[in-house]
Amino acid sequence: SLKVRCASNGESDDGFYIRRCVELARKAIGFTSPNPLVGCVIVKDGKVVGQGFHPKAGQPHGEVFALRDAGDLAENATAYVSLEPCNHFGRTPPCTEALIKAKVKKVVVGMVDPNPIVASKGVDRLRDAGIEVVVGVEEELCKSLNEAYIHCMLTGRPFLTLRYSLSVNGNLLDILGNGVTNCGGYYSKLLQEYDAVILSSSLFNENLLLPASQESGANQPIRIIIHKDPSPSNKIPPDLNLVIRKVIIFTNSKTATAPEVAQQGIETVALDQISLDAILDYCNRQGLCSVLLDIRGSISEFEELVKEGINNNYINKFVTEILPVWNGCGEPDPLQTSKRLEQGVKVENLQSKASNQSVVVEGYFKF
Ligand code: AOF
Ligand code: ZN
Repeated sequence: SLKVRCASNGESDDGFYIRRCVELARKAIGFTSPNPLVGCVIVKDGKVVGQGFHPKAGQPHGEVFALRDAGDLAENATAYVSLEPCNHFGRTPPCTEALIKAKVKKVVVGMVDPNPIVASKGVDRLRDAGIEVVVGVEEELCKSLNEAYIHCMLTGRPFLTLRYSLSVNGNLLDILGNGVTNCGGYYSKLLQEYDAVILSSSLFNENLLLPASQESGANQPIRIIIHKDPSPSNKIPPDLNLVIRKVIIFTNSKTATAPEVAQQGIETVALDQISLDAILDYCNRQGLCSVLLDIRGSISEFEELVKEGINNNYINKFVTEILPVWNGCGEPDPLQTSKRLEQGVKVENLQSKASNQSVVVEGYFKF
């Protein structure tokens, strides 16, 4: 809990305090993009004298909040930061200067910042100022905290996660399990981690407020709606704009730009062919670093997008929900049809967890 103020016996203190930084950083999940999640603790004589995290892009960085919290006690203390302190003027001034000015003795850094403007320059600056710096403590944990940010910085493309549901006997389903969209359910928690979620227009028929993350004060990702071949059954409803966050419609039909859509101020992107490439490009231009491709509703609408994603190595991560059903397969499965699958795609770091009556398996594509 946040009340813990010292490392427990027998553990590496450095690891303990960096894990604490990560715990603090997580308080801002969904709110810092395009900035990373960063936590900082200031420790003196084995006691935490200050702590903070980066709450939102444009606001001060984690180090600044922790230094403010510590006040004069920061002098001769050790600062722990889950990400290398920045050494540049962005929306906010450099954290290296704040740490130097506060006269900390030592800085322990979870990982180097992949942002090319920072990339070890923060560490160099601190060392030049005579501060002892340790780099790479709980590095894997710190990397997993900011997987989307790191991917975006290194590749210039958004981090893409594919989500889908399966029956126990391995058939693709078009639904979510009971309760998973409730507060604490995996789906509700998952949503708030993404800048954008790609959904099928067939969900217009359901309550479009769903899926909203139910976590209190949660980030609500931008909804990118795939709207192919508009038919009376999936017409854009006139009250679409009731949703809590921005909606963008990608369509391959000019007729989808019905007057009710324009009146609601909903942005429509009409393409001859809807492609993942075009959607990811759009996200990139909008500064959206993490995108969830959410396969449900009308599964066939996703067939081309999933194939494109797998064939071009666009998909970084998958989240598979296994529901407690055993059934036959209704539709052709877009997950089984890609050319790329003839050789097989390696996946790694599988993890599983329970959510209500479902089991969720997550992993990463290894290209
Ligand atoms: C840190 N601590 O808490 C964060 C850092 O526009 P700015 O000033 O917010 O700068 C954004 C960049 O600063 C971001 O891309 C990343 O390199 C770094 N973020 N650095 O020392 C923090 N959020
Ligand atoms: Zn900073």
